[in-house]
Order: sequence, then C-alpha cells, then structure tokens
Amino acid sequence: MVNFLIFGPPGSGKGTQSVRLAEKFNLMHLSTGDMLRAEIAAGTDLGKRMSSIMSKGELVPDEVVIEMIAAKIDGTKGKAGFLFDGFPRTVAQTEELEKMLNKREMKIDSMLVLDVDHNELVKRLMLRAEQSGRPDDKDPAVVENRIDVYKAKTEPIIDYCRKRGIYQPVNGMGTIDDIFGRLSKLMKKYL
Ligand code: B4P
Repeated sequence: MVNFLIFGPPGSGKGTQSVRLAEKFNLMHLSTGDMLRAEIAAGTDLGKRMSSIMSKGELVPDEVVIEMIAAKIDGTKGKAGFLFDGFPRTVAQTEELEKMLNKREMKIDSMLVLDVDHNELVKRLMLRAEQSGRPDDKDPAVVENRIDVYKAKTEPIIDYCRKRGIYQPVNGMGTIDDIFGRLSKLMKKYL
C-alpha cells in the first residue's frame, strides 16, 4: 500500500483535495477533523469533551486522534493506500503514525505540503464560515489562533519529514482544479 500525508495550514485545501484524490486513486481518506466533527454531531461523550477544544482552535489531545486512526487502519480493506488528511498535527502524532505503519509493514511514502498565502487562508475560511456554519471558522480570532497553532505545533513535522526525504512542497494557490492537477501528477509517480 502507498501512504500519503496531505499537509498544510487551516484553509489550505487539504480536505477539499483529499476527497477528490481519494476517489481518483482508490485511497482510504482519513480526516481526523471529519472524525471529530462526526463525534460532536452524534453527541458522544468524546464529542462533547472535544467540542470546546476545537471551537477555540486548539488541538485535541494526541492520544484521542491516534486511537481513532489506529482503529481505521485495521478496518480498511481493498484500497491502494491511505491518504491522511489533517493528521498528524504534532511530531508526537507523526512518530506514532510511523510506528503504527511500520508494525504493519508500511511507511509514509510522501508528504504533500500545500503552500498558501496567509491572506488567502483567512479569506477561504471566512467564506466557508458563511456557508458551513463551522464554529471554528466563524470567529476571526479563532481562525488566527488555528494558524498560530499550526505554525507552533504542526509545522515542525515538515523538518521531520524533510530529513526522511519524503517532503514534497506543492503550490496551493489557484483554482481547485489546478491544485488537483499538481497533486495528481506527483501522486501518480507512486501508484
Ligand atoms: P480540520 O478538519 O483538519 O480542518 P482545517 O485545518 O480547517 O482544514 P480543512 O481541510 O477542513 O479545510 P480546507 O483547507 O480543505 O481540523 C479542524 C479542527 O479539528 C482543528 O483545528 C483541531 O481542533 C481538530 N483536529 C483535527 N485533526 C487533529 C489532530 N490530528 N490533532 C489534534 N487536533 C485535530 O478548505 C477550507 C476552505 O477553503 C473550504 O471552504 C474550501 O472550499 C476552500 N478552498 C479549498 N481550496 C480552495 C481553492 N483552491 N480556492 C478557493 N477556495 C478553496
């Protein structure tokens, strides 16, 4: 199986592109953001506990998302690989993901990092706030906090992956179709 990380700040297009890429390449799309929002929508105890953290734009505890991902990895059959979207978000999550994959004779094959200007990120999230009503998109201060949290806690993963030779920057500016074309071209080399 071939495994990809799709990476970038909030609003960079990870979720948008992942849905299309997973369909094109028969990959299992795993978005921890979607999984957490499903817990909140279902009103589970976990969802209730995570909702206040997410609405402030903070990261939920590492062990919560690691457990979610482990369960999904073992339950997946008939796919060409995994497309991890919004996970890992800390170096600790990255180390755990590597361990999980290594145990199953897999690895992270490529990390695709969407590069998008700060003003464009804010613009996209503000626009989505009008359409989707996601609480973490509505408040500009929360959006800025999510970007700050990304820089402090998530961006260090880039160096970690660069050392492993799997870091692949991608221009994330332009139309959704343009960016999809760029990502598809890079991913095709592995599939
Ligand atoms: P996520 O669900 O991962 O959300 P996100 O970072 O906002 O990005 P998303 O993928 O949804 O948006 P996209 O850029 O595609 O995380 C939400 C929260 O969950 C986190 O803040 C955190 O609290 C928690 N969480 C999730 N995973 C976690 C983890 N592993 N550890 C700890 N906590 C975790 O799109 C944004 C908007 O831009 C959309 O409206 C889209 O239509 C638009 N857009 C995309 N591409 C565009 C383009 N090219 N042009 C114009 N608009 C575009």
